[in-house]
This record gives sequence, C-alpha cells and structure tokens, in this order.
Amino acid sequence: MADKIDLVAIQGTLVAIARHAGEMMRNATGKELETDEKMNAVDVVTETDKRIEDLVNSLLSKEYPTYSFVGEESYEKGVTKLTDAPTFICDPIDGTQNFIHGFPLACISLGFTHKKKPKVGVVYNPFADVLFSAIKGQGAFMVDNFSLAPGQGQGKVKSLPLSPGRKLGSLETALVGIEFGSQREGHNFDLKLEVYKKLTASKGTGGAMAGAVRSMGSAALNICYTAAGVMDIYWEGGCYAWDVAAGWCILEESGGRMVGGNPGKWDPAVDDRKYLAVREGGKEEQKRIVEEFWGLMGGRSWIMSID
Ligand code: LIP
Repeated sequence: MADKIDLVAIQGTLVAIARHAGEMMRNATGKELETDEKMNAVDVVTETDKRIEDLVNSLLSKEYPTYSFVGEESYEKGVTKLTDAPTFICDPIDGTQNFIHGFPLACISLGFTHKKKPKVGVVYNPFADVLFSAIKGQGAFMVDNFSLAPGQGQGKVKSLPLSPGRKLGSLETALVGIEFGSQREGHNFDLKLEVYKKLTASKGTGGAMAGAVRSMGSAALNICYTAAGVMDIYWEGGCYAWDVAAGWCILEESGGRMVGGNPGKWDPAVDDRKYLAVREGGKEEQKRIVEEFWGLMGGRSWIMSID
C-alpha cells in the first residue's frame, strides 16, 4: 500500500520553512535585490528568489526524499513535468516585481499536491506579516503578526472566509483581481486588454461596470484574498502551478472554487495556466458570476501551452 501521506506534518514543515524564507525576504539588501531577466524585461528573478528556492528544495528533499519538487527558478520548459507523485510546488517569491520595489505585496508560496490535486497550501507575506494556510479537508486559516512568537501578541488564527455567507453578487458589485503578466504582445495580451475594457466599461456600452478592479502583482495573494472573501473573483492566464497550487488549496478549503480561465472549463488542472478563482458565496451565485466573467471573453480563449 502507498505510504500514508501525513498532511499535518507536511503543513508544519512548510510553515516553518515559510517563516525562515520570510526572514530572508525581509532582510534582503543590495545584491540580493539585483535582478536577472527571464522571458523579458518584466519577468525578473532576484538572487533572493534563487537562494530561497535552493533552501526550500534542500530542506524538503532531506525530510521527504521520495517526494518530487517543482520550483519556479529550477523549472525547465519541456523538461519539468508535474506528475501524480506527491509533489512540493514552490514559488520562492511570488510578486517579485513588488519585492524589488519594496511594495509590500510579495510572498512565498508553498503547495503540496498528490495526483495533481492541491492538498496543503502555505502562503506567507512577511511584509504584512500574514500567513495563509490550509490542509485538504481541514479548513483554511490566516494568521496576523505571524512572526511574533506564540503568546507575544501573535494575532489569533482566523478561519476563512472572514465573513462567511456574505452575498456574492455580479461583477458590478465585485472586487476583481486581474494581472497584466509578462506576456505583453500577441493574442493573449490583446485578449486581456479587451476583457479588462469590457469588465470596467459602463453597462450602456455593453460593459460589466465592475465596481473595483485590482492588479496586486501576486497570483498567490490574489487567490488567498479571494479565499479570505475580500476579493470576489480573480482571473489570469499565463501564470504557472507554482503561482497557484498553495492558494488553490486555501481557496477550496474556504468554500471558494477554482475554475478555468477559458469559458466552460469547470475543472482545470493545477498546471492549466488559465484560472478563474471565485470566493465562497453559494454554488449558484458562484456559477452565475463565473459565467458572467466568461461572457466578457466574447467566445475567445487564452491560447498557451501548459509548459
Ligand atoms: C507573478 C505572478 C503574477 C503574474 C506576474 C508574475 P512572480 O509571479 O504571481 O500573477 O501576473 O507576471 O508572474 O514572477 O512574481 O513569481
């Protein structure tokens, strides 16, 4: 029989690693903030991203030598594949652009999947000192003042969503997360801008008149704030499994739902790269706002490979 997977122990390990990584992010200075370009000038990586991922991989491979590891900075296009094996999925710093500018919306995102299904998620923003976490079947939580030792004023653990049962309306009353991503030309870029225009335009011109639209620069934090219920819906295409795996578990455990970023995709894979996250708020209401958002795409879809 396959070894039983101890999700509680895994979550404890990931929380301890997130605490350490948070210190590294907070203390980064000088060369540790210098960037190298990846796909283009907006897709950057710092020395700190790499150091944190090396630390995470080394700690996890010691404690879980038979489990797989997928990380943003060690990923090799066409070579690295997410499998059904028990797998740690790591984005050492999600919100790297925010990190290099000192804008306090950056986090480490540590997910664990088995059979490609998110089972544990830990996301820590050391600048806001807030940790989000979930274990499949055991609920989703956030902790304020996480870096304070327990008993030294550490904020109490709050279950997610923060206001259960709050009505989920239409896009007009929603707070919507979007991102501009790294791809800045071609079909997918044009699709993004057309959808953002329809999302925000007045009803009289055929738009959805979205009440509030935010681009925070971190997929993981967008998904966690959707799990918290303070963001209603978040749409992105082009990010990867390491951006979403941890938040996905936290979202589902909060009563939220992850569907595909393309119309009609109700059950996307974690490495689908096209996502639409919706907060807790009743299945019918979730279905309605998802279909309203997909309707903005006018029959068009994201076109991208999953690797
Ligand atoms: C970021 C994602 C975000 C995306 C950005 C960037 P990174 O990840 O979280 O959703 O829009 O382009 O990819 O690069 O900061 O780890």
